[in-house]
Amino acid sequence: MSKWWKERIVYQIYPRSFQDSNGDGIGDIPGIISRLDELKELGVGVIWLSPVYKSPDIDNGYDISDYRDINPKFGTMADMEHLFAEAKKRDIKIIMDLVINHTSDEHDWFIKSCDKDSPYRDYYIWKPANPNGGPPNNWTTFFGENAWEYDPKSDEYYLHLFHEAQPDLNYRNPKVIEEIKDIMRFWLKKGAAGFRCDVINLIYKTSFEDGIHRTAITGREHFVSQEGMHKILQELHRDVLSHFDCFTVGESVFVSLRDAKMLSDPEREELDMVFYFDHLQVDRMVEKYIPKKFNASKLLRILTKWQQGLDWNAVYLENHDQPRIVSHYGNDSEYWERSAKLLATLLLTLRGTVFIYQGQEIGMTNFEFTNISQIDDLETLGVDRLLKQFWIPQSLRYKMIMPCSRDNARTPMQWNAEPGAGFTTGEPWLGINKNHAIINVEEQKERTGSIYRFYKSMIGFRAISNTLKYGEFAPVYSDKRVIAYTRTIPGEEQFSVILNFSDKPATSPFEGSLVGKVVVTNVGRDTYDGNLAPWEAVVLKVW
Ligand code: TEU
Ligand code: CA
Repeated sequence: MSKWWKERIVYQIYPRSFQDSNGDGIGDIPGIISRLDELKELGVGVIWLSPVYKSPDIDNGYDISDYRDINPKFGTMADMEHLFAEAKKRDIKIIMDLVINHTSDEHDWFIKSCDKDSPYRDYYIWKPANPNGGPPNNWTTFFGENAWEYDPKSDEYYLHLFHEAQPDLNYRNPKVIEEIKDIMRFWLKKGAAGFRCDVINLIYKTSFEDGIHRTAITGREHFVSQEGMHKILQELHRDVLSHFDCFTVGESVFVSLRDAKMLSDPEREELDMVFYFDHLQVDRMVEKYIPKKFNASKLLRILTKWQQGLDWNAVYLENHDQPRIVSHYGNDSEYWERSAKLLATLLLTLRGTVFIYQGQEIGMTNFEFTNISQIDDLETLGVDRLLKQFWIPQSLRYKMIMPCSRDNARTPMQWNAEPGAGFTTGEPWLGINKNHAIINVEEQKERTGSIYRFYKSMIGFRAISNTLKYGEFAPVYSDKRVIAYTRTIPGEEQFSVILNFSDKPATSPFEGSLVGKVVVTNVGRDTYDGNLAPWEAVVLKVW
């Protein structure tokens, strides 16, 4: 069934790095408003706004201390209302980041909850020490430490799957669920068109037994994609979401296809789509800090599994937690421009709602961090500490963590070649990539053949093509470097997409659905004969 949220392009804004309006070095809401025309011009139909709520910013806003207030760094509630109104004028919808697995430890609920006799005690997960002493169980956090924090005052521990300043809410308490419903209604009534739901498949903890020991996130079998979570999501849908014209995308970690299917099955009425991570881990071991060789066949296998396995996908290659895709699966030096266009071709020819992360449309690259002091990301700092405990020398540590640091995606947006990159007139909160002198929006908007222009034209092509939006996906060919797939509306139209993920020339078979008229090219070719240049992307109209 067609829906507006299946057809619009979603653009993720990481507010602190998007546009500063007052020279304090931090992006803000008035800054976003000043760039709305720019987003409209690119073809954006929905903005996903990373958290702008009141927060002590231990995890850059993913630790919320008041869900109904705005972080003063970003502006005021009046600014936020102005943003909704200005976006609406341009027919751009906004989805909010719903971070409800945990709050900040400065949230009023948590402060009250530290009192053992408070009615708020049960809003969080408090447990006495293990009978043998120490924390209640062996679970570990996403940032590498034990997941329990001791509170001497009440002589109990509270659970935090992320930082200790992010205590987990207790979803066995119906009052917590009612609070969340109220918060959702508050934002939907203000004009939000839905939510991106942070680590939503972790909210329900089935038991508190020790987990099977792992190098990371021990205990996960007790809290990933539990039956209790499905029930809660159905309740939120029934009582809140179904009353508004909105959509939800749930970030789901360690999610299996089966669980993702349940989460996004329209019949079950939980979420509309989910973010999963498999397709971004082709060149990573289970622990993302250990690299392995990229293999295009494996990428196509994973894409096929999810494209065919789910009714509707959330399609993305970047977000604020991932390295820049051109530095990850592309080539950010010699073939920077061409490989960024190949990745744009991939993104915009898959079936699902397309998400673009700020800066991706100009091929922003990873930052060359040379020292841990340049890093703000909690996760990177945590992993560095952990690796140090294993006596791993600094040079090797940096080699492991820097290419994956979440800060690669968090450096300020590169608007122009000026010293502050058009992002700020002040001192930016996080280093600006030196390459903004070359890689920036202003330069690429003006230049025919730029990555920005390529994104814009692919977005335009997709907007008028039912086949790209809704056509079936089928794999056609792959080897270590090349993948090819088709998008088809039976009896109507078929496209095939052929991509060479390598610095070397390559070939694809030249028969069947791999023969057709060239409709998209990143090398300026008129006809296709089975030979691909390095990092070439071509879309053929087969019939
Ligand atoms: O991310 C969840 C999560 O698993 C990341 O912490 C993880 O580091 C990432 O997938 C890369 O491996 C969400 C938010 O997107 C993230 O920014 C928050 O830090 C986290 O939840 C806690 O709210
Ligand atoms: Ca500012």
